[in-house]
Amino acid sequence: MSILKQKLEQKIADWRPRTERLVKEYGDVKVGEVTVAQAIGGMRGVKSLVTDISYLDPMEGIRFRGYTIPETLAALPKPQGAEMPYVEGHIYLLLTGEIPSEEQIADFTADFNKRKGAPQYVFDVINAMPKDTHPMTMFSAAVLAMQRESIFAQKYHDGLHKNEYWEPTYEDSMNLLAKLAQIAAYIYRYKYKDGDIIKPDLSLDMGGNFAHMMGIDKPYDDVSRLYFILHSDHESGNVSAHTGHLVASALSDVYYSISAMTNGLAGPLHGLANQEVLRWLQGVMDKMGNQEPTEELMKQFVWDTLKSGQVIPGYGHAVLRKTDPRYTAQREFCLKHLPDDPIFKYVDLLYKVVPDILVEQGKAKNPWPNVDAQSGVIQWYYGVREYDFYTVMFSVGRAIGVTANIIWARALGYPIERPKSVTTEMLEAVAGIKK
Ligand code: CMX
Repeated sequence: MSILKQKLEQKIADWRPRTERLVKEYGDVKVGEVTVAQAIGGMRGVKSLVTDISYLDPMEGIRFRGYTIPETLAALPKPQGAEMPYVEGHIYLLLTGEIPSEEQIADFTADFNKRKGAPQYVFDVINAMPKDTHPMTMFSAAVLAMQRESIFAQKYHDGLHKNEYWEPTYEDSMNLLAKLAQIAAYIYRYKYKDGDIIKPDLSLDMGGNFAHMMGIDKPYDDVSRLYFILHSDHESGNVSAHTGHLVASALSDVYYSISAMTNGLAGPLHGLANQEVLRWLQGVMDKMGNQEPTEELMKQFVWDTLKSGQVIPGYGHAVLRKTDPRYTAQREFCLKHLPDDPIFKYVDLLYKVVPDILVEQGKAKNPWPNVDAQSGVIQWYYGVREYDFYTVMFSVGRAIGVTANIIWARALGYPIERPKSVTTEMLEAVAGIKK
């Protein structure tokens, strides 16, 4: 058994009594209450999920297992000569709450590498789809196609004690995570590079191997490491994480759950916003011809978009009330590696003009940029200009956090999810509205 799995087993055994005690002795203690606006308004702010993998503070942003983004990037070990840490180390951190040593990373990577190599039928499924199929559809279908590999589904069918659910879920999760970068890169090369597929290099770490399979030179390996880590987890209530959790709560295996997760991520109000930012910016640039973007012109374009009833992609957030630290981490990367890039200049100008305009418009609760405002420009700079593909990379990262959550939810015996609905008439009655 790998060091990671042994550690996880011990941590689960230690953690279970805490959850059991809370439910048994304190089950009736109130965590919050639900208003009419929350019931109608997408459950915003309702405290009804539990996760220890990450926590999102509205003002501070995400902490992975208690570490802010700068702390995470500084603390995790890095491959030799790399600026960004091993994604494998981040998987270890999210699962255990501990920063792995070099030895622990090496042990985990050896185990992880054995699980790489997606079966040929997955690529056959992708090849069978029309080339103009959206890459997110291809990715979701590829993950779903592998469901037949599920060890959890097989063991459950054979009869599995509830206390052991987490173990085959861990196996499925690692088997799936190990293959996602290859599937993503395959889709990219199949769709946009005439099917000129590059074979994986197992001597490389996950970020390095992804850059290799995409066919892009350094520092794209660091871009990939940063990208997968930043997108991994944002607590449990966002659409992709919640969908993954919800589907898994029915004891559907991780293949079903992660495929569902990607379908949620594919929405333009969620992960697809990163491609929307580039698409929208392209419109701005086309309208401006080759002119340098002026503040005035940019403001005009933002107002035009708002007045036509559309959202400004990459801005606003359901929880955050400050600039997203995932945006800041990517901006710092841009300032270091591509300060003179014309699109980065556009993105930076947007940062200058959009928040004030959103405040003036008075609708968005958070006028600040989110992760998606900045991620596309880096990809564009390094040659990944097919922005339809951006959310696939978001999915590879997000699967890391969602599988960690599913493993722990199984370990702690979280039940099938089933909130209660009410009718409009009932809400009117609660509100005291007389007919
Ligand atoms: N541009 C224009 N209007 C916006 C806006 C934006 N960027 N952000 C919010 N608003 C509007 C909302 O559409 C809503 O309008 P209505 O009252 O007409 O419905 C109003 O402001 C209030 O919304 P909110 O409470 O501030 O935001 P929500 O929690 O409902 O939604 C989000 C959050 C992210 C969907 C929204 O800010 C948005 O649509 N942003 C643009 C898309 C985007 O960048 N999504 C990616 C988020 C990060 C991720 O998940 O990847």
